[in-house]
Amino acid sequence: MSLPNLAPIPELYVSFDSAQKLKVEAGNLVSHDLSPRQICDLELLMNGGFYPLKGFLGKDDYDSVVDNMRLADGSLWPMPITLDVSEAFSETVELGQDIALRDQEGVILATMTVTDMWTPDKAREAEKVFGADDDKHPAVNYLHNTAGKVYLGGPVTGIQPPVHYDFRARRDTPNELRARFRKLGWRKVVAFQTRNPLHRAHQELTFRAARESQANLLIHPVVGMTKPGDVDHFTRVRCYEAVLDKYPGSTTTMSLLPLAMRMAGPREAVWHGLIRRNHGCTHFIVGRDHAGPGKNSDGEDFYGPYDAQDLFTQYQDEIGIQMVPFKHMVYVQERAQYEPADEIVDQDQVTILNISGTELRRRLQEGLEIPDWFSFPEVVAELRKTRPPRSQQGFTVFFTGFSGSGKSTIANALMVKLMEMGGRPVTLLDGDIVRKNLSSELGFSKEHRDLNIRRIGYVASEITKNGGIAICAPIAPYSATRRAVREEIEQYGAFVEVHVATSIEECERRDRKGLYKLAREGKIKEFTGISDPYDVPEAPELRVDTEGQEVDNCAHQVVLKLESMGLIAG
Ligand code: PPS
Repeated sequence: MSLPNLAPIPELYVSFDSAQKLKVEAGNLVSHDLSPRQICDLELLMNGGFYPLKGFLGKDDYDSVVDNMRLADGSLWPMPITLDVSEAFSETVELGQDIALRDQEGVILATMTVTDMWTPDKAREAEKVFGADDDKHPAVNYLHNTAGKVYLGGPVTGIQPPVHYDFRARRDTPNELRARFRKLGWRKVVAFQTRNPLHRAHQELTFRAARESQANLLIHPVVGMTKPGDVDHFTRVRCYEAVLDKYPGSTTTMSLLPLAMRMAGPREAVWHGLIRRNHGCTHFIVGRDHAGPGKNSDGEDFYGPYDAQDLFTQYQDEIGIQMVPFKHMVYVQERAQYEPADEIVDQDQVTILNISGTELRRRLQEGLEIPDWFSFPEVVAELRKTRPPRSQQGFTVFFTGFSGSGKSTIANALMVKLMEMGGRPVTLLDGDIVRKNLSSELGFSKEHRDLNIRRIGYVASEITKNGGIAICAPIAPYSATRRAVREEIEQYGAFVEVHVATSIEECERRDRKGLYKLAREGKIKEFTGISDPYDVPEAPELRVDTEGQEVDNCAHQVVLKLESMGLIAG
C-alpha cells in the first residue's frame, strides 16, 4: 500500500473540465452544508492527505476502524472519518443518491454517492477510539454534542478545494509538497506536527530530530481545528514565520496543514504519521503526550505520556514512516541549553528550568516576564499582541438559574458597577431583552431554548472578541449548551459562569411574574423547574445564593470574583 515517497499520491479531484460540468449538474442535487470540521476532512480526503480513503467511511469500514484501526480491506486507518448529518437531513436522502457537499458560503466542493446511512453507537465510538465515553475529551464532547445523529458514507468526487484567503503561499497539498521535495532533491524529510507556537525547546527538539535522522525538516503546523482554547492559527503562523529564519533555510521548510485534530493521543499519532507519509515525509517526530486531550472528569490524563510512541512503534512499518521519538525537553541553566529530561545524568547538580503551557498562559494573562531562555522575543511579542493582560481583554459573565431567581436584577446591578469603573464597553443580554430583540419567534422547546442560548453565545463571543464585557442572563437550563457557549467564548476571553442558585421553592414563593402559578395550573407548558428540566451547573466560576442577601451584595460577589480572576485591575 505504501507508495514510493516521491511519486504523486492519488487525489479525488476530477479534471478541470469535468469539474465545471459537474458543478452545474450538482446544483440540482440535495445539498449538505458542511460543518467547519467536515470541510477540513473533505479537503484532506480530496487532496490525498487521507489516502487510501476514497470518501467518508461506509458502515463496514467505520465498524472496522472503530474496532481494529483498519479499513474493511485490512489497510491501517485509525480514525473514523464520517459525514455526520441531522436526522431531518438523512430523511431527505436515499441510498444510491448523489448529494452535493457545500462549504459555508454555499460553494459546491464535491459530490458524494451515498452508499451507507446508519445511526452510530456514539458511546461505543467514544470508548473504542478515544478511550473513554467522557465529555471532557474534546472529540467525545464534539461527538455527543455537535455531530449529527446519522452518518452518511460513500465515495467522494472532488470538484474544488475549499478556498482559503489566509497564508495562501504557505498552504500545500500532499502532491505540492512532494513536488517541492523532489525539486529540492530532499530524499529524507522529518515532519514536526504542532498546534502551539514554537519556543526554544521546540526548536532544539526539531534541530536534534533532523540531525539524528540526517533529514531535512518540515515544520507542519495544524491550522484546521485544534483543541478549544488554543492560540488561534493566525497568531501561531505569525509566530512560526518569526522563527523560521533561525532555521537553516536550505534544509528546513514550513507548510500549513488544514487538519481537524481529534486530540486522540495514540490513535491520533498513528493517523498523523499516515498523513505525513502521504505528504511525502519519511520521518515523523512523536513527543511526550502527542495530541493529548488534557484531563478527564476525574482529573486524570486520558493517556499515558508515551502511549502514542508505543502505539506508533507497533505500527511503524505499516504506516511507512519512521518515528523520531522525543522525550520532554528541559532547560539546563548551567549549560545554557535544552536537553531531553531523561538524558540528564547530573540532575542533582544542575538547575533544570521549564515553563509549562499553563504557566505561560498565566504570565501572558498577567503581563509577567517571559524569559529569553524560554522563547524568542519575536514570538513573545506576537503572543502579547493577541493576548493582552486579562484586565484589558473582553469577557463574558453568564448568569444561569430559574425564572425569578434574581438573574436579571443582579446582572443589572453588575452592569452599573462595571460602567462606574469604566474602561470597557458593557452590554447586557438579559433573557427578556434577547427574547424580544433576537429571538422573538422562539418558544420554550429544547430546540428553541438551545437556539436562543446559542444566539446569546454568539453575540457575547463577538463582544468578548472585540474587547467588551457581555453580561448574559438567560435561564440556560441545559449544561451541554452552556458548555458549547463557553467553548465559543473562551477562544476570545474569559467565560464566567454564575449560578444564581435560588431554589425552585423560593422562586415559586416569590412568583414575581405570576408565571409559576400558571405553570402549576398547566396554563404554561414546559416551564423550567416545574415541567421542564434544569441541569444544575456542576462547576460554575461562582454560585450565589440570593436567599437572605441584598442584590448589591450578590453583584459585589461577582465583582470580587472578576477581580480574583484578574479580569478587572485591582
Ligand atoms: S431559556 O430557557 O434560557 O431560553 O429562557 P430565557 O430566554 O431566559 O427566557 C426565560 C423567560 O421567559 C419566561 N418564560 C419561561 N421560562 C421558562 N419556561 C417557560 N416555559 C417559560 N415561558 C415563559 C420567564 O419569564 C423567563 O424570565 P426570567 O427572566 O428568567 O424570569
